[in-house]
Amino acid sequence: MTKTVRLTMAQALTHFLSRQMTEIDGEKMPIFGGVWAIFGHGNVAGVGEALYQVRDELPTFRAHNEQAMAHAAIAYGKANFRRRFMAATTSIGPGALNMVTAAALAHVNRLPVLFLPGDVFANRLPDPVLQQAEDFSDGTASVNDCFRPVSRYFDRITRPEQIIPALNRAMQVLTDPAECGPVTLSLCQDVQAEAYDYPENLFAERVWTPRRLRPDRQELAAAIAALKGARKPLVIAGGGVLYSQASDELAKLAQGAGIPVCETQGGKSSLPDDHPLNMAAVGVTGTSAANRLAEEADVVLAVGTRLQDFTTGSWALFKNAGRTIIGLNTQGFDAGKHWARPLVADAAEGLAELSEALKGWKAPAAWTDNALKGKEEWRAAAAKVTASTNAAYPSDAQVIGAVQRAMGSGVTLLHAAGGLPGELHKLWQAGEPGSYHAEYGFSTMGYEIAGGLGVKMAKPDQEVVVMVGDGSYLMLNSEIATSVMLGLKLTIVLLDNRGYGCINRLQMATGGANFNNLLKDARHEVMPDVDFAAHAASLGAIAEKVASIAELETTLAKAKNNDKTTVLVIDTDPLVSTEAGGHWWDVAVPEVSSRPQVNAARKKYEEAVGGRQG
Ligand SMILES: Cc1ncc(C[n+]2csc(CCOP(=O)(O)OP(=O)(O)O)c2C)c(N)n1
Ligand SMILES: [Mg+2]
Repeated sequence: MTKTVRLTMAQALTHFLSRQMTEIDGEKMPIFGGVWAIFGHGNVAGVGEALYQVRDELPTFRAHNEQAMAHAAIAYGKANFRRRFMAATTSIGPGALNMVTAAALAHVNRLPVLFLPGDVFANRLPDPVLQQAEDFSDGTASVNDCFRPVSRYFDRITRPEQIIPALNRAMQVLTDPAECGPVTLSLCQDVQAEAYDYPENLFAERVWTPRRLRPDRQELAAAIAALKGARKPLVIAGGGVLYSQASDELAKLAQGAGIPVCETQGGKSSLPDDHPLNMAAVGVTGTSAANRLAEEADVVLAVGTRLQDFTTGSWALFKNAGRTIIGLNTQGFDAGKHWARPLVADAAEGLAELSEALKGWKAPAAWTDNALKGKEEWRAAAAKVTASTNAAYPSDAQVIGAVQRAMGSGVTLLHAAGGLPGELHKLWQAGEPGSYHAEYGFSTMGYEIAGGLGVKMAKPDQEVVVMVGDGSYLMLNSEIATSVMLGLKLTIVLLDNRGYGCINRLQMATGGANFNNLLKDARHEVMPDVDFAAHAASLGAIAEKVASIAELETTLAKAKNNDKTTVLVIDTDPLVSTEAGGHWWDVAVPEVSSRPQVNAARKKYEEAVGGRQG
């Protein structure tokens, strides 16, 4: 007879989670780095009690905002190259729904995180409970159904034994490189507290290692033939290169065959910025070096990328009519996008096979030399825009230059929304793989500070530098207090351009009037003058406003010795962005308008759309 142990569903859940392991560099460790929790009536008695029981093996962390704690959990998974991850539990209703945006963020970015929102009573006897939405026609609906389209796997636990297969499936999804994404187990409040005789072997220790899929023979042969026939080959490195930890294999292929490499936001730092064949950023926020090659390329090897519009210039970037795209991706959905020839495989495995098959083959020297020259030209252009200045309102690029000079390439830099992603994609000189952490799949304002906290938990010995705009900061800054409480130091550089600078620029570029983006253009009785340094200090951080680029540089250098979260604020110019590099992006302009500026922008838009191939 199977031995059993009588536990509540929530106890079974937490005991199970605490026994899931992974192995990194030969060292066995828990696969869950911990659980973020904000309790309410929907989880305090059930999940809360169960987390307390395992608090030594599976630490619980308290946050100030559910979305923010989910950001921290997700960033932890990303910084660990998806090899380790975290869970996040909330009460029902508003607490649960506060995590939905974060769930979408993880879904878009293919990042592992386990959401454990509380749900209404399965027995429905006390209905309607506090925070329960009542559906007039569907007794099974709850607000947690909002998680369905933004979860890779969703389940509602309405009986205690259902958690057994649900946990099995959850672990499959969280650890499978192709399926990877958020898992939501919606835990009915009464069921959390219900006991069941669980089989003892459910709680046996398990070690999960990522699957490394090797390519199909036919797909591999087709990819090799395409590459061998290439005159102008180019690799686009996406986040999958990092998650597969395939940087060595990528460098080997690039060097062996003389193929230049460019990087998406998710893939930046696949190769160090100073690798001669790394053309760096590609696409809408790309370098001139990368984009010139992308326009001409006849074979594009797209590795571990979702080919989102910022990468493909809304599919107007690749101008070679006879081009072939090879989609090397662990997920078939991505591998075959836009009629690409799929090469379904783990990035490291696929790149290694290609290197082996291409031994002795080289791209035409003129193509490789042209790439190297383009890189030099780009570096000179980038140096110009990032150089120091005395301007009262420096550009984002000039602030980036100061951060780079003060902090070097050995830090982990994080950003997510506003004008910074484009500028950093172009201009930041990344170091080792994973040292550039962009959330640009969903570009969620408010990811930055909480995300930085998650990265710091994953890499406690690293300097984590967060760059954030005033808009993003005001949207979600609460976890500064948590970083202070947990003794996890972040260095936060806040660029205050007094509004939504990048959207204001986009508004102008599409012919719009300056309206409702910068604070000065928004309806107001009093012009806001937010004292960000005082605000950050009130949360416990060391905070200072600096008056110039030079002061930012010296203060940053000093801040390296600070042992707690430091926020440095600098005023910046909302109107300037880097013109060098870049590519058109499809943002639909109104077909009719009483504004001549809109009509002019529409005309240009139609020309650009007409230039899009296939
Ligand atoms: C949650 C969320 N809401 C809205 C947007 C759209 N959006 C993108 S950038 C931006 C403005 C960001 O302002 P700020 O952080 O000050 O950066 P800036 O544009 O000034 O560089 C907005 C509103 C978004 N990305 N995320
Ligand atoms: Mg701003």
